[in-house]
Amino acid sequence: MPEPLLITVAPTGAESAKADVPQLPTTLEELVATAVECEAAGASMIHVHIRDGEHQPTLDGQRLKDTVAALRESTDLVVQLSTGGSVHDPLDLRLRVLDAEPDSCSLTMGTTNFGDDVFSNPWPFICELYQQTQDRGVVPEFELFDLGHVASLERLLGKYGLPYGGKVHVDFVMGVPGGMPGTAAALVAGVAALPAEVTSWSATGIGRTTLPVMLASLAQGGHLRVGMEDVLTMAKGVPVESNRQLVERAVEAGRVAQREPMDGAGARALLGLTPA
Ligand code: KMH
Ligand code: ZN
Repeated sequence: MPEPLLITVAPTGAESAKADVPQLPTTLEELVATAVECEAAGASMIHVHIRDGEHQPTLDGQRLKDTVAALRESTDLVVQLSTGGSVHDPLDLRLRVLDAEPDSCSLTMGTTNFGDDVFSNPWPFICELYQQTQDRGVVPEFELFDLGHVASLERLLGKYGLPYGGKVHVDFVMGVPGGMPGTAAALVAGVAALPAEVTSWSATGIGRTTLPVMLASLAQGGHLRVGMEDVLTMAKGVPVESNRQLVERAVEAGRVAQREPMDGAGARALLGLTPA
């Protein structure tokens, strides 16, 4: 039997403006409503960036705690908070995301050019964040924007051992201007280079690379991340109306590959989390 498909939804991100994309979920109510409908459509994990009252990206501690609580109250999704934040967030605030006690957090394995900006992830920050996840019982998802990040992951695991829960889940974030391209060839190279400790991987392609990366991931037995953090059009000139649409498309593509969406219990087992 083909392995069930983990679908992670990344509904908001830190890059798009509400004024440009009014359908982007930026309030807590919109985020929870999105989470509920994406779970019903087949997602089992949510990668969360939050916004403030002016719809700007924030890492406010109380808002993060309220968000985790609200998502747990309304869904069985694995709640993954972004520790990447926006390119403007300082490293100390990014570490404090763990105070909100999510199930999981993103952990990017290196600095990368990010469009015209720099997404900063110096090695000492990576080590500090990783050790805090181990101490606090948070399961990291290792974000790989480049092939060099794969090598850094091997270095990290060699130095500090396995994550909390014992599983190693990574996500290839491809097609960022400055990172690896969103192509099947790049994904094949990345998967081939993964350290032996990796137990599962997913992939997402930014913008127009979303479909090639989705199809390449399914072809290689990987999992999927989709959402308006990563893409805002269904096709050239056709705006995404909701995150649910993107999850539905991932479910459809998965079914073509004979992969049924994983439920929350399956996702928790895959990631080494205790049952909800
Ligand atoms: N917003 C990007 C600068 C993450 O969530 O950990 C970083 C990002 C990765 O989205
Ligand atoms: Zn993110």
